[in-house]
Amino acid sequence: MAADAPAAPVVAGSRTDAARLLISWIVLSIVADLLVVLALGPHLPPGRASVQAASQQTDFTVLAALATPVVVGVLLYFGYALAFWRKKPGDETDAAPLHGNLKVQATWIIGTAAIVLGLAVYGTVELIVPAGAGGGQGPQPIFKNGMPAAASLTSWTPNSNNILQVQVIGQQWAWTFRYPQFGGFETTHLVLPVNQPVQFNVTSLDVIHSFWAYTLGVKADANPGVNNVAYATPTDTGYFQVRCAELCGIWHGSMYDTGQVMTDSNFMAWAQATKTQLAALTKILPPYALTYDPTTIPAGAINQALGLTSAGGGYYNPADPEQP
Ligand SMILES: [Cu+2]
Repeated sequence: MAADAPAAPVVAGSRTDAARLLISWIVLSIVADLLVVLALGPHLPPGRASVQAASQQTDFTVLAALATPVVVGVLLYFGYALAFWRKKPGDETDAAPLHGNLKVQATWIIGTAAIVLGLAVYGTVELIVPAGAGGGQGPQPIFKNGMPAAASLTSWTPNSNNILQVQVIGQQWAWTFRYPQFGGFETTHLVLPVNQPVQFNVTSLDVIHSFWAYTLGVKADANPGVNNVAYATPTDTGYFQVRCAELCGIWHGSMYDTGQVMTDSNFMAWAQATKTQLAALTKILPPYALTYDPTTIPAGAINQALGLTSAGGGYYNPADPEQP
């Protein structure tokens, strides 16, 4: 500004403004981030009912804590400009001319690039480290960090070096679950032991479904003819919801189920009791396999299960409304 210019009021974008904005931004960001981490974070989905869910909640908290100062900065600048740089009533003069500001532009570009690239690295690590982050990894999972091997398909005991296998079968419109290490029974109840790693083998008998045990942090596509592996280690006993997350037909919305996480001993008791209870039905199921072709189910199996014989009333035909 020329030395002989008349004394002007505070010009928009002066050092005082910058200092005020910077200090307010730092203070507000710290307060907002404390609220995000301490107050909001523990309530962010999907909760902490499994190792995978807890990891996801931590990731969401990190994302929110990094985004908050950016949002605070934008809103603060917007509010400050409205409050202090607006035209005063009766002021007919031109506004101050706009100039580029290399420092501000460089800070913005470097700052946002650092956040985005840093999060790309963080996100990649977080997808890999918690055994594939609870998403399906296809038939041959690469990221199994910390998960025991699938050592035996015919037996399982808690705390062994053998992961519990639970097969998830999507079908229009229900979920069923097979436990190969307990004789291969099939049930509509998803029961899991607490603090034990679980390998879900997810498949479908018809169309594409998506197995979504939301609070366990597991979401894996159920594709016909494909085995999709996802891992979870539940850490809380209690109930959890299972839903289908892929529009799969008219009753898609009714594909929900309530799962339960139990203590090891209760789980073992449940599994043994269910194995015994369902033994007669298990015998007529197709042998346990990673995928099934529903068109090859033996014709006699359904009739046998329903107590029908060809002599006593004909074969069960689902298209015939006269039959049970
Ligand atoms: Cu479905």
